[in-house]
Amino acid sequence: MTLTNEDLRKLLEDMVYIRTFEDRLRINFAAGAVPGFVHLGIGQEAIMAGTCFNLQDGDTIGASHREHGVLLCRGIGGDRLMAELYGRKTGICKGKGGSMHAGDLAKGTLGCNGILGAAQTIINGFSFAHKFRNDGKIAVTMFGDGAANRGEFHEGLNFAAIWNLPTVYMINNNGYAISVPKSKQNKMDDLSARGAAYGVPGVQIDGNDIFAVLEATSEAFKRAREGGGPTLIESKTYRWRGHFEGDPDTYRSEEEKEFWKEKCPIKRFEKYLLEHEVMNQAEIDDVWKMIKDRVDGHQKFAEESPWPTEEDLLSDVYFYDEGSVLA
Ligand SMILES: Cc1ncc(C[n+]2csc(CCOP(=O)(O)OP(=O)(O)O)c2C)c(N)n1
Ligand SMILES: [Mg+2]
Repeated sequence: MTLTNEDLRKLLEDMVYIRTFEDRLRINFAAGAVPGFVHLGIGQEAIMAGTCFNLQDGDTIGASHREHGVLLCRGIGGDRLMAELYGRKTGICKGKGGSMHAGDLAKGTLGCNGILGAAQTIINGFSFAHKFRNDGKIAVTMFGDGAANRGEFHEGLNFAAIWNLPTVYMINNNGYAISVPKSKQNKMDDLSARGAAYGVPGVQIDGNDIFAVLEATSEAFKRAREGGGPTLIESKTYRWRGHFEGDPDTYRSEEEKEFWKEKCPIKRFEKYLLEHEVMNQAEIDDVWKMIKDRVDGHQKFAEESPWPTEEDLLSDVYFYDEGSVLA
C-alpha cells in the first residue's frame, strides 16, 4: 500500500493520542479519579492505529479490555470516552459501561465483553449482516493470546470459515494472560498457524512495527471485502504496564520490560519519519504538545461532567417488575 506524508502524520498522531490518553488514565486512576478496573494498552499502539487506519466507515470492530485506543481511532470522541471512564453521565454509555464496556454502535465499535472469547463468536453476527446486506463492509475482532485459548475462538473462526464471512481475527499476543506467560499457555510459538486448521490464511507479524500492521490488515481486509473470507493475524507485542492498574506485576523481570521498551512502536516510527525526512523533530514535538492539550481538554470535560442520578439507575436496563406480564 502507498502512504502519503499526510497518512504518516495521521498515524503518528493516532499513536501519540493513544499513548497520551492511556498515560493520563494511569495517573488519574492512581489518584482515585477513575472507578473500576482499567487495563492499559501502552506499548500496543501500532496495532490499534494501523488496524483502524485500514477500516472504513460502516465496518465493525469488537476489541477487548486493553483497546481504548481503538475507540479513540474510530472517532467516538475523547471527551465522551474519558467521561465514560470517569463514570459520568456525559460518557459514551452514560457512565454505565466504564472501561470494560465502552463502545458506540453508531461508530461500528462494540463494547468489550467481560467473558474472554465471547466476542470471537458474537463478531460473526456482524460480519454475517455485512455479507447478507452485501455492503462490502467487514467485521474485525481483536483479542489477546489468553482469549485465543478459549473454545469460542476456535468455534468462531471455524464458523467464519465455513460461511466465508468477512471476519478478520486479530490476536494481540503480548506474551501474557494476566501472570501466565505464553510458554505456559501453549506449546506452539506461532498462533497464526491455527488458521490452517480451519482453512483460513494465518500471518504472524511484529505488532510494534506499524508498517507490518498496515500491510497485514490491508491484505486481510481486502480479501474479506472481496468475498475471500476470514484471515487470522497474530501480532507479537508487549504491554508496558501490569495486567490492570494496581497489578504488582512481579511476574515479569525489569530486564524483560526494558527490552520491550526499546522496541517502542512510537519511537521506531518517529525514527523512520526523521530518517526519511517526512517530519523534523520540532514537528514531532508539536504533535505531542497538540495531543497533550487535547487530552487536557478530555480530562477537564470529564471532571466537570455530572454523575448519573438515582433515576438513571433504572434506565437503559432490563429489570424485573412484579406488575409486568413477565412476572
Ligand atoms: C472466560 C474468562 N476467564 C477468565 C477471565 C479473567 N480474565 C480477564 S483478562 C484475562 C487475561 C487475558 O489475557 P489476554 O487474552 O492475553 O489479554 P491481555 O490482557 O494480555 O491483553 C483473564 C484470565 C475472563 N474475563 N473471562
Ligand atoms: Mg495477553
